[in-house]
Amino acid sequence: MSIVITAFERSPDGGQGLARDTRVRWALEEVGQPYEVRLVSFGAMKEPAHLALHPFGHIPTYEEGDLVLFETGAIVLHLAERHPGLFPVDADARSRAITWMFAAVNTVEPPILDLSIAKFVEGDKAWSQGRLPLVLDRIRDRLRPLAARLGDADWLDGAFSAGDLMMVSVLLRLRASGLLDEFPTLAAYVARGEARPAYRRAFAAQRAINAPDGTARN
Ligand code: GTB
Repeated sequence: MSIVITAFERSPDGGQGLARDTRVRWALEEVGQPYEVRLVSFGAMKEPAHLALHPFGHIPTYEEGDLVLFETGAIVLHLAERHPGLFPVDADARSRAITWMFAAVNTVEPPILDLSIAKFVEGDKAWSQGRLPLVLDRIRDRLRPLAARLGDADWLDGAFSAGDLMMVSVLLRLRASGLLDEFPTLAAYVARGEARPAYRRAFAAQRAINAPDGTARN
């Protein structure tokens, strides 16, 4: 069954791989499933054809025959359940990997998104600068225990899993803020994720669309 995902026609990040299609591409590469990409403009995302796939008018979506999914956590979970490569065989270890997926999107990602909103949406408001230290501290409050739990391990719970894929994908967005540098073990964790051949293929595929002249970093 062929797999089709959607992605930005041109990502606002210019090919840094920060848009959420990258984590789905990465998961597809980890489990060795070929896929096609349908590029959509910001306008088309709000049209009925796309809204039928994604009620909130976002990317990415995932189509596999009659199955249509949205939400990157759900898409990565689907791929991890259907194909070997992203979940441990042991049932308890698998539940722990799912726990880390939820932790990534439900506990770690929200304050990181708040930083993007503070910078790019509210940046021109008079009160924006004053609020920034609080926003940054709320991220540190998540990174500190995460770094403590990771310790000097390579991955969060044994072998690399969908939990790491989601966590690294969420943390990647912090690079420009400099916050990752305050937590060297987390910076190294993210670098390990980015060094995986599957991530590199996913990154290159999105970059070919978003920075065809090769101007993006990495
Ligand atoms: N919770 C959903 C998921 O995980 O799938 C969130 C999906 C989502 O927010 N998608 C964004 C979108 O479609 C793209 S990824 N936005 C269109 C809109 O709001 O109209 C978010 C994103 C966008 C741009 C950058 N960037 O340029 O750095 C990074 C991340």
